[in-house]
Amino acid sequence: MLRISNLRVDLENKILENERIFIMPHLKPDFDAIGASLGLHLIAEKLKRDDHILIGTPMCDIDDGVQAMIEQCRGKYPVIGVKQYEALKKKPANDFNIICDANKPCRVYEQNIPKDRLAIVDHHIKSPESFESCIEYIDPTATSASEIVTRLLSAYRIKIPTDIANMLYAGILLDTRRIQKKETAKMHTALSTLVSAGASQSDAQEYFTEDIFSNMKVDKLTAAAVLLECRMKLSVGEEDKIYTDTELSRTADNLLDKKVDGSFVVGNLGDGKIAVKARCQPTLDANEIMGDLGGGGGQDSAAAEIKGTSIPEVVRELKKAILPKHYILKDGQ
Ligand SMILES: [Mn+2]
Repeated sequence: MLRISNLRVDLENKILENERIFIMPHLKPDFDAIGASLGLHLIAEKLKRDDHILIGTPMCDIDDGVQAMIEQCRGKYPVIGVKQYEALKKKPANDFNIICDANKPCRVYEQNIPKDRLAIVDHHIKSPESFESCIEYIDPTATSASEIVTRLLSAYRIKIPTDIANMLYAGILLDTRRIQKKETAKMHTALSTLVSAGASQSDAQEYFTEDIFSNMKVDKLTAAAVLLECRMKLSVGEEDKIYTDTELSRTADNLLDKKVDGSFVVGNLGDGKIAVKARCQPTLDANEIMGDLGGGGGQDSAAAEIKGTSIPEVVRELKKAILPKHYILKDGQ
């Protein structure tokens, strides 16, 4: 059984055995990956080890809200980019690596990490491609990596600075779709720890504030949704209007409610690319539906990106893919 107290002891031993700690959030990091990485930094700091949080994606390819969070950390917390990482790696040292909020090589910058120099702290389901590591704490019942790391910080009795507490809070809000998608007792315990450290829901929500024009686009696209005959909602962006990935995802999030099994959004990303976002209740497999369009993801959330076609054509293909075969039948049905 996974135990935070075991993780605490194992991690402490490995960190103390080594000189340099690299904390690796996944590529294109989100609030959960960054919040959890900062929490892990507090542990390396307490154990007096030199540590670095590697951002493996260029800043221009990271969402605005996450960029703002990273900028806020610069100079205060040890955030580094790929260039600095490669320079540091030229000076050999005993390194230990902690991957957080991911468990597969394709999700992180550094692909080759020896098993005995790697710990994984994650809440995504393990797959055959997952890394092999000497410490593995993968708990798909946890809402987020931030929840796991907050519990770990409590186990260490580390005082969490208020800014990091708010980033961890934002991580939990993101992965639970602001506590609308998932809610557990352990999550509430973690939130309580963060509130004790001075965080609040309203301060954490600040990280989500997108600019007013973006909000208006999302509101308009949400309002344009139609109800399909098969308990699904679909919203299609205008052909000549360009949307960001985040705007389309937020619209799909908005559209999913208890009255429907799935929500779908189609929009133009520019550069000849059209995106489809899917969100599904547990009765339907978003990954399978997006798979028919050449994309993928998880059961509850998936996406596809199609090049060199038109919006009406993508909508036609999507309607073909939304078939009863993708319904998940419960035992005995
Ligand atoms: Mn996460």
